[in-house]
Amino acid sequence: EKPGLELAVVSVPSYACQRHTPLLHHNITLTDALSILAENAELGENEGRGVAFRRAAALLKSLPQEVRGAEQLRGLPCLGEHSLRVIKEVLEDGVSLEVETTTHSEQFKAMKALTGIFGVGAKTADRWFREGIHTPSDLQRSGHTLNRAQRAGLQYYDELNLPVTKSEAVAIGQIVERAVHAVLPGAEITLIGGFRRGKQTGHDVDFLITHPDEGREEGLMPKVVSWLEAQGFLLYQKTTGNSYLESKEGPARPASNMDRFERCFSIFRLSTDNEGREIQTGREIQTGREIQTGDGPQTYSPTLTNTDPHTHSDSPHPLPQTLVVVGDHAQKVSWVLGHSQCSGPRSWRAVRVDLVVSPYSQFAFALLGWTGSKLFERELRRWAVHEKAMTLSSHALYDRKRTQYLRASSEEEIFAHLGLEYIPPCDRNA
Ligand code: TTP
Ligand code: MN
Ligand code: MN
Ligand code: MN
Repeated sequence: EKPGLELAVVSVPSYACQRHTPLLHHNITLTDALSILAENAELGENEGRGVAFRRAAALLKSLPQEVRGAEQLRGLPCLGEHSLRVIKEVLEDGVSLEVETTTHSEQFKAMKALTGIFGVGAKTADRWFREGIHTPSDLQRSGHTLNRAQRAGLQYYDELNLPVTKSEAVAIGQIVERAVHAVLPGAEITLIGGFRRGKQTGHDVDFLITHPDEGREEGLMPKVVSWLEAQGFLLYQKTTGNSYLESKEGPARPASNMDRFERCFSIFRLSTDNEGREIQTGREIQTGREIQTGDGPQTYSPTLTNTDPHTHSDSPHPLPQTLVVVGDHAQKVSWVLGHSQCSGPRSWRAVRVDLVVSPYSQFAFALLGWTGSKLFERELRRWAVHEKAMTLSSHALYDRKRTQYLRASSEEEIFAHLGLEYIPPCDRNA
């Protein structure tokens, strides 16, 4: 008896944006294997190959049960010859030789370590790898001239490679909200990216900012950034103004996948604490309470300490008023922080944060475009072009047959325009 043979006759649509893809699914072993190969292809700048493995993995993520034998895969879309071979190998032997070889290869390990530095892409990492640089430490020793992003990436390497927890995302959200409301009351802030899809951890935290009065949002980002900087919340930021005016194409056709919104790629300084107590960010006020750490109870003296080189007391920062809660990874964080270059453990960590500002009329498109997953987005655009003769971006949807833009004030309306069943964020984890 072969359990679940019915999988073979279930018809599964071929675009990921036609399917529900929950975060937790039934084929982790298979999708982990395919993801390694996808990652390796992407690091080798073989985008097409990467997408093929990602599509195969996404198909498996959407299946209602565990695949136990290759015969169950008959008739399913998205499974190319190479992916099928890997799947069969894993089903039969528990592992795939190609996946094992990849994960153990010096090149893959080095490329992962180097692209794990904020500001370093596959091209740069590959150049360094061929010079014999395999690790962030090698890079540090090499004396290479690094740009500002890469210097920050190297400085906060360990912390930025710790997953950001949901509670840390919430804490960052409170800070962003205070910053935005301080400079533009009535503005709306939405958590986007992986956390909106229900992920419990992420590599960063993403926010979309808008204002119901169209136009009020213009030039907002530099003001928000100044506020955050004055409060000592930013370790690094790079702000890009919007580029609607410079562009000659319509709003649905940005020159690349990069959109033209005002945005800020940043590294936040988030206060942490082992017990999840309320603490102040920016600077901390010590409470004198006993807290339990890995080294046993410690009493915090009730003095105002400033261990942060970025907030020297000669700059008159007003103290923030909101109390911020801490992350679940506190123990791991303190391990990293305790071993970082600064003397002694510190009470904050670095977190990558992306901020995007959209005009209200484009909000639904920006929300859909920035919620991800990346493959889900790619599949939406591919569906739009190939099945509907439409162009979708994070700004607009253009109908090429009717030669007009299709307005939408919600994600539901965009799915409807595209002739797709609405897929909620938690089912976009393709
Ligand atoms: P990411 O933050 O890179 O990915 P994520 O939030 O899905 O995953 P993680 O938990 O690891 O952070 O990107 C979020 C979404 O933003 C993704 O769907 C792609 C989109 N995006 C753009 O539309 N334009 C851009 O320039 C970038 C960087 C991202
Ligand atoms: Mn299920
Ligand atoms: Mn993200
Ligand atoms: Mn991001």
